[in-house]
Amino acid sequence: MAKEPRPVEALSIWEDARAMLTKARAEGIETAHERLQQQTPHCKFCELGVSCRNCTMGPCKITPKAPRGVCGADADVIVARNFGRFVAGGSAGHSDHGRDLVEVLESIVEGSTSDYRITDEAKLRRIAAELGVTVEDRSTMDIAAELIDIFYADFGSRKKEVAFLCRVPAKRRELWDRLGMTPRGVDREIAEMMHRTHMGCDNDAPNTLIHAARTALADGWAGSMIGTELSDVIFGTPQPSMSHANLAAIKKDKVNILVHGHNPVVSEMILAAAREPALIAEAEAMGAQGINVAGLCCTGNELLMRQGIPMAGNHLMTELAIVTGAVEAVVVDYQCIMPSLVQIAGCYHTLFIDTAQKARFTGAVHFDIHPHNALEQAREIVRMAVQAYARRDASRVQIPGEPVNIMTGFSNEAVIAALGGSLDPLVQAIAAGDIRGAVGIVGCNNPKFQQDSMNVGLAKELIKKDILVLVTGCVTTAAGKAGLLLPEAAEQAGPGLRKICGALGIPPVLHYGSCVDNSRILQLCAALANALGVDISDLPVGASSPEWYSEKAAAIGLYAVASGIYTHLGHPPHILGSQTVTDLAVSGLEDLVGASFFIEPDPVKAALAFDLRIRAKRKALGLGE
Ligand code: SF4
Ligand code: MSK
Repeated sequence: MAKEPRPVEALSIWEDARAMLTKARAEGIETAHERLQQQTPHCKFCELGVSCRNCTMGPCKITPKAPRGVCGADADVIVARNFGRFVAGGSAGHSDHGRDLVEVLESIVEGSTSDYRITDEAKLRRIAAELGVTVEDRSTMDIAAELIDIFYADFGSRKKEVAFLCRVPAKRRELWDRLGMTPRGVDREIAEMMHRTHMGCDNDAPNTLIHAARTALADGWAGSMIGTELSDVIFGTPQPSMSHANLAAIKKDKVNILVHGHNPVVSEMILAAAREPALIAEAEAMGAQGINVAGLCCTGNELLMRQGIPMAGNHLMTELAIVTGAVEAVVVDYQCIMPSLVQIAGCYHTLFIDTAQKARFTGAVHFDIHPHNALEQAREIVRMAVQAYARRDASRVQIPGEPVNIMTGFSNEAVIAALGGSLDPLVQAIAAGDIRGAVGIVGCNNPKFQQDSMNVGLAKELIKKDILVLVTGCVTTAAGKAGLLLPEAAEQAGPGLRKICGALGIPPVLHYGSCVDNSRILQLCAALANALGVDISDLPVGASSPEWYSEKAAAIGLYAVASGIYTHLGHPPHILGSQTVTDLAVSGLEDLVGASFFIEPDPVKAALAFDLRIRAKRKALGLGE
């Protein structure tokens, strides 16, 4: 029997989402929420992580009556192996994204593209010098060529450690060395994770988890960090600017193109084409008032940070954005793109366009985009979107609400500039207790939660306690829609944070970028620890992914913990079937790496846990609570 649909109020805290869920239901369009109901109850063995399909003697599942798989693996081994592969998947996603930026830089250096260029030469030289490359009396292209070799080598297996470990405090590096956690190469750690979890290899759960941490660290301190740094070099380092967010970012009178996925390589070209006068004139000839490019998920974050495009929504808004009936094209690269978007686009005049060989969707229009043809292909895509405008059915258009303003663009470089050229004022504000600590809230939506209730609830609770919040990924749009990315939101902060935000004219919740840009937060923590002469685990900081869903989020959480950052998850990964693995995640890691996970579905209680942690860390540093 079909289940009663849940009331839209229970599904999301947002009016724009509720309005579109109601419209979708009226139009017979299914969303992730209905499919979650169809999939519930989930398989308990999979939920607990105790099912194994790693060989054809199985599949096996662990029960009290059958405590070992055919090969003899017990629940601990199976859960650790499954989690290790989960983390490897997430690390592969971010890191392959990073590699794509290296390839674009290589095309620039080789001269095989004129669509991309080095926008921030100073940053390229700064990174190169940091990694030991001679920069004096050398051309930018020469330096870039050497940097490319260093980064490609970071993906390989011939190094003792990845290059950006030079940013990590000495104490942490020694710890990783001692534990066998030092990441040597991105592809190497991922391949080794797959090897270890083959039948008959690593059959010691804690040992498997140490390698899972090493794999995640390769993501955070290499794959993702390379992605962030080279995106800044190629497209510009973000600086504070204003934009807006929610479904009202879609404009009734314009040709609307939504960019979705993660990598700025394609979406930057779509935006560049959409800004060309000839294509704008074509749109006007169709009767539109111009072309509007708005963002979804992380590629949206990338363009928001650097180009100020508005954000139409986060993960659970991607289907609903199409339901407005006013979207001419959704242009995607990869990651977090629900295959359902193809079907929903098919219910309207909306074109669904995929652009990467590694992320193709049955039923999509495919464009094969490479550095040498990117802008030309982007022009063709924008032209198709303009033509689709003529097919829009005005009677089905409904764009809810008014956009909310947001302030964006807080790269570390921008923060240091705002602080007058060094981190010292931030260190002083922390020492004085005006800013008691900082928490990065990152990650996704998951239909198992009322959309953004945790993301927003936790941010509000933390700023009240004078804890600065940094957001990336899908939490950006959540915080933006809640008005927290505006300097005025400082009124909701505690007195110390309010004072500092007022003096600097910044919001109490800073937009730090996309999912790969969590590497900016790692870099900031490392710089603060180095400035204080302590380890990252000594800092009054934390991380949280309240509504996470993806393998990538698990990798982020694990590299945060392994870097020494106390990390909150709104719900557990599929590990609860092993007491050993669960104990290690929520307490044992504390002894090993000075931080652990904690699981808490209530944002008020999660904020209290962070508050306690920050009090303890401040006390240990000899600061007031
Ligand atoms: Fe079963 Fe072991 Fe094969 Fe997994 S590896 S499916 S537990 S026999
Ligand atoms: S897009 S990984 S839903 S944050 Fe980075 Fe959002 Fe999570 Fe994808």
